[in-house]
Amino acid sequence: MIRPIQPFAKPITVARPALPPLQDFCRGLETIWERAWLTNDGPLVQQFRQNLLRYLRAAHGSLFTNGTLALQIGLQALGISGDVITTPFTFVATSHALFWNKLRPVFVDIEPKYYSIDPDLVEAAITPWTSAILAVHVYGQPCQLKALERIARKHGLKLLYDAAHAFGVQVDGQPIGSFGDMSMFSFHATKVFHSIEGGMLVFRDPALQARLDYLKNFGFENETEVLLPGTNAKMTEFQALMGALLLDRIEEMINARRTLTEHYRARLGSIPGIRLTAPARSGVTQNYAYMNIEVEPDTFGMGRDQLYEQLRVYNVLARRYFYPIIPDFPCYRTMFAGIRLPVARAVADRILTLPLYSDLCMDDVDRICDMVESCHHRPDRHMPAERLTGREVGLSA
Ligand code: T4K
Repeated sequence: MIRPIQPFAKPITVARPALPPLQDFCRGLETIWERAWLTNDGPLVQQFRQNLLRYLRAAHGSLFTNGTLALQIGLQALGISGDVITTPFTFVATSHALFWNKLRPVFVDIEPKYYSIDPDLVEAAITPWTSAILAVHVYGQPCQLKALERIARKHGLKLLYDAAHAFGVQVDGQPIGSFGDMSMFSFHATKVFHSIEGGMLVFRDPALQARLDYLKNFGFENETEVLLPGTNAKMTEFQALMGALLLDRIEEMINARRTLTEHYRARLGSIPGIRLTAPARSGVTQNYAYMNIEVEPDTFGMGRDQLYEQLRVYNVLARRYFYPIIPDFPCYRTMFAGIRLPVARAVADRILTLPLYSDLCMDDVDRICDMVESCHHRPDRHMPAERLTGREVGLSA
């Protein structure tokens, strides 16, 4: 007999920004007020950049107002043209960044274990028009780095990583940003680490530093000289303040995520029809960015969308990251009509991202797991989602 589970009184969202003690932020604000220097490469941004380079063990890096603009400008600075081989299974910003540079995304399918781009398919998709590979360490799980590096070298292609999810990840002791020609980290409020909004590029070629810095500041060299047709993508002092305070707590935040993730996995791993992402490859130091499950409808007893709806009734706002796949969005659909990406589509139809953030309570994780478990045990679980009401899960009518 399954005991009735009470919905949460307040929504439990998929992500929730980590916040430093308010008095620390206020103290930083006082400094900003005194200086009256708010943006345009201010002292906090400069200090934040140095601290990040040290943490990421990167020689070169540039800060931006968000990850999307960082990626757009990075592609531009590298002089990429023509076709770029990329993944269909990511947040839509990855391919939007290509379109803003008038580049054509060539979507190839992913591998089903860690959901990143399949290197064999990458190599098969190369044509004389291909100039780069834009791969994504989706959910913070590293791509197949060696295979992609080999392919990029062999064919003379630039290799960029959208590492939006991978801040703090390491592979065999090497920081994730040290692979490829360039990596982009997102510091959006919902990420493992954030600066409210924000983004960073780390890169191999030191010559890119000046180019990136011009491009994000209108191309200004001085008051009267503009060297490049740049844009405005500068990080502000307020963003840097938030980021600097959180960088001091990064280990603590990742550790909290690890504990919560391990508990989720221990609880959910034994539920029939719930598939957990494979344990990380050996040598990978994870950041526990997302807590995903795949729902096998026949064994679990209901499909992913039905579970998603049921959790909403319980006030758990899980998300379908990343559904639909990019070429199925209305803005891309006609361009990519008929494209076959069976693995990405199958994963996108089954995946569900559960709430995970560093100050999520363990009791809440238990309760979410109870909710998932109860959906499996329901005698009426084959009912379509719309027929399951709040009353049935214990909500007052
Ligand atoms: N590449 C990849 C692979 C990415 O995943 C992303 C961003 C990018 C590139 C682009 O980087 P940025 O330009 O964003 O730096 C969220 C984030 O907005 C987005 O940054 C992230 N990926 C994506 C995976 O997730 P949404 O549309 O799901 O956000 P939203 O507003 O629905 O927020 C999710 C939940 O978080 C909400 O239910 C409530 C909670 N939340 C959100 C915010 C903003 C809070 O509790 N507080 C907050 O301040 O995209």
